[in-house]
Amino acid sequence: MTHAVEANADGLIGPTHSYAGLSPGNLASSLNRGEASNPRAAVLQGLDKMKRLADLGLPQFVLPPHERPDIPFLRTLGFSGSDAQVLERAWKDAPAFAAAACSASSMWAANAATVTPSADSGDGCVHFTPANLHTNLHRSLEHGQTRRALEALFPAPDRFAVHDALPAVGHLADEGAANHVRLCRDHGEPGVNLLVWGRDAFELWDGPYPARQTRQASEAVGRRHGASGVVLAQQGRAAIAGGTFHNDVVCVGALDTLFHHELAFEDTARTRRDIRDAAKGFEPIFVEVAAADLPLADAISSYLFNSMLIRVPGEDRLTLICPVETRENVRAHAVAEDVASSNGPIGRVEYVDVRQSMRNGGGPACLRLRVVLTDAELAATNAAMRLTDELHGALSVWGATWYRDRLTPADLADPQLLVESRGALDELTQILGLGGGFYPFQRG
Ligand code: SUG
Repeated sequence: MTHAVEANADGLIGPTHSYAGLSPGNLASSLNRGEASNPRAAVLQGLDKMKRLADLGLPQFVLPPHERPDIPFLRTLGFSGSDAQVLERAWKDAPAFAAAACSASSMWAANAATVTPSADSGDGCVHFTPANLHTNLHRSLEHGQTRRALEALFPAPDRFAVHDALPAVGHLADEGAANHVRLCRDHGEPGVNLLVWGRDAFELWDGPYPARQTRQASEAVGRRHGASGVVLAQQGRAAIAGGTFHNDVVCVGALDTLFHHELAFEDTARTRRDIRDAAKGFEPIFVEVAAADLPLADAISSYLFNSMLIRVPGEDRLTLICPVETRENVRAHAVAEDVASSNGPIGRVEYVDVRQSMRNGGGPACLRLRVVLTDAELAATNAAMRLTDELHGALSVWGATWYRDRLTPADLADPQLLVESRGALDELTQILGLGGGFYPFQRG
């Protein structure tokens, strides 16, 4: 067996982090619409979460934020003049588009791409498909720069295949790894790739909130990656109606364990049977939380399942890294403590503070993209993007220097914010050794 580890690449939170209420069906985003954010606290919280994982012994990488406001996007809509004029005119004539162009949503790296490790891909490469994020305007702007970032982090084309996003049409709406769980006996062995979809591309969707992933998009990603062990499962309709905009809001899995809410899947018995049938050389363990113990609304507000489920090197049982909001919800806390004190596969629960991201519906699991890498693949990654104590220190100083500690959605129209954001990103490319043309504004 080839030795492999699970690495995380987290989206570094950008200087325009704000609460603009851009995601219908994401209850936290709607609830906090119009509130003032604290981008400086946000980036530091994200960095501290990354360091926590690195300190636990998991390889940790940084994905740079995207250039926002996205002036090139606004120019495609016909706004012209200097960059400051483009911003001003867009806010005046098309504020919804201007707001979308300012979102720091690339921080949620679980939506950056779907990843198939080399143990499961037909050709021995690690495959990445950036998600087209077609459902939400602000997120549909991400995939081009995401591809660039993934190519910078995984630069060896003989080992890493970074694809284009699927065509950006509703039939192929794709939200990436937030709807993918990989189960296996050991990271380096072939696994089960559970791909969870919300609607069929050709059905008339009549839910109160969008179903962001189509079955056909999931199928296409699995097919183009040559993925083995694919299991397609339908997301629970009641879960979507209750505000589960991604499967990772109600489900997380690692190694042989799937931890999920009772309502996560439309047909739980069938999903389990299909997973068992696809599992080679291991018996999957299902840890289900009943709605009677944790109503869906509490699961969503506490984000118990939007946790990172990891195996700390040297430990047998798994550790669940939850947001502090889980500890503050009486029922979710009781479930978490029960799970850890039972004799099951999860032995420990820890809590992290990512409150700034949580207020936009992004928990610890949303902020990271998991990538299983063999030792040789890990050695082929871009070391300048790996979080060390030094890089954590440098990025903390950088964030504290450049980022504001208060930003209202109205402040997004401030042309000075554009100047500050570009200054920050320019310096970031130097810190991460990304070269001068990484961002559109650097290419002129
Ligand atoms: O796509 N929020 C993100 C949160 C993504 C969470 N990711 C995972 N569950 N994997 C979204 O809904 C809100 C932005 C705003 O309203 O300003 C936002 O895009």
